[in-house]
Amino acid sequence: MQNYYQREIETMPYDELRQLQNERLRKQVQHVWENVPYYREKMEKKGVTPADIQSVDDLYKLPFLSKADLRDAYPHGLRGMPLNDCVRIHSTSGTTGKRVVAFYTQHDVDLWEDCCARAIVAAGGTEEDVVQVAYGYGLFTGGAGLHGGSHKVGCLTLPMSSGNTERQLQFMTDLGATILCCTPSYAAYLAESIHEQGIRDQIQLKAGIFGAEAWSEDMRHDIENKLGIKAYDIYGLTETSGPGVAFECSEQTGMHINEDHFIAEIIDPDTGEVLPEGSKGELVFTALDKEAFPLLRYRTHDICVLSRKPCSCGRTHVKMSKPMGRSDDMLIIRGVNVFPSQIETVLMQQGYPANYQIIVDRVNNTDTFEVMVEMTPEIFSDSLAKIASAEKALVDALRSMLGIAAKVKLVAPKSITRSEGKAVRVIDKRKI
Ligand code: DLL
Repeated sequence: MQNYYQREIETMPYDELRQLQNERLRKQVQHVWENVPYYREKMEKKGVTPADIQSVDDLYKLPFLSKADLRDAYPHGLRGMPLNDCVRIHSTSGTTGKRVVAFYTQHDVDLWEDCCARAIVAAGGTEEDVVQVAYGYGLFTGGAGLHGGSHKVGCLTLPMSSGNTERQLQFMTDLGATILCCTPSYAAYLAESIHEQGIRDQIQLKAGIFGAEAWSEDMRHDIENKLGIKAYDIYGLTETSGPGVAFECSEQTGMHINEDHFIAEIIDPDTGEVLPEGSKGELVFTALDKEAFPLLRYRTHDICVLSRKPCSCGRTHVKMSKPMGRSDDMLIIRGVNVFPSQIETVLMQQGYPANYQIIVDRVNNTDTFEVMVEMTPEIFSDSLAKIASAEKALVDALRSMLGIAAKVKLVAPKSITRSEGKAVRVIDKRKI
């Protein structure tokens, strides 16, 4: 079995890594130029040819690719390989407009699964482990990605997909799952169910690999305590293959980006200007060796910070912070920028579970802003006066975090629909 802690690559000195990236970048730009007319046209419009891109330092000369481009080019316009050479597609959930369809050759699937295998190894996975994959299977990349990675590491893989919580718990206990892979909101739901059924002593989990949506440090600690595990973050997007673009190591202070396959840049989301290391801005990815869907300078809309501080795990690949929200799902309420993650932080700090929904509307030209929060069973059983005072404390804490007032509605435990995949946190009626 190959060792998926790919030491020679994951701990490569910076200069060597840059060398590798430069070589791969030149090849990739040539590949796109020759095989993706849509992007070639964008390059031509900017007056750039492959000869202009000799190294990572020249990256800024290339045009950005955006979600709008992907929709324009739907479904085949960005495909870089003949259909005969493609073996798979995946797709985003596409709640508005056209979905994004990403193509994969066998080579693409292999390198994606390698990335996921690295994530599993970084979370302590070995061939001794039993990996329960409770991300959705199908067009969503979560199930297939972690499934492939788990196979590569040689773990026993439980391909559960999401949902059917009773069956999840039965297999988790009967087959002794040691690593759980799912969205953090589903992990929280599973933890809640395990607690209610009093079966914590029957589970053997040691780690969780949770991603696909934003989750706070407080939520991490809550899940870790409830399940008695270490909870690792994993990041990725359909456009860049899926999960595994970046993953956490034992230090749990950001996610190492697989830099032999992806170049990350941080840009100012308004001007497109590349920002220096340590700045907060929008993450942009260039995939270095993807064949069938070879994105150059793809704008993710995820806001985060990159850091090259040495990591105690020995990996040298740059680390990205947890995304601090998406530039496109940031809410502007009464002129103030509000990220759902800020609200989650306040709730967790005040001892509430991460079961909440934000409802924004516009009445008489003024934005209304309501946060529906589930009470814990303890608060629920308190007197009405105590519930009212808990509500007021939350209103105050939210105002001091966000700078604007929200109406808080405390609701009974379990009254907000649980998510088995990505949680729906925001209902913005202004857009309906
Ligand atoms: O969510 C891929 C994935 C599956 C990642 C399983 C991790 C685990 P999409 O459905 O295309 O792909 O959504 C991508 O989800 O741009 C982020 O906004 C968000 N996202 C993904 N991982 C994280 C994370 C998958 N760890 C979009 N933290 C991205 C916060 C995340 N947001």
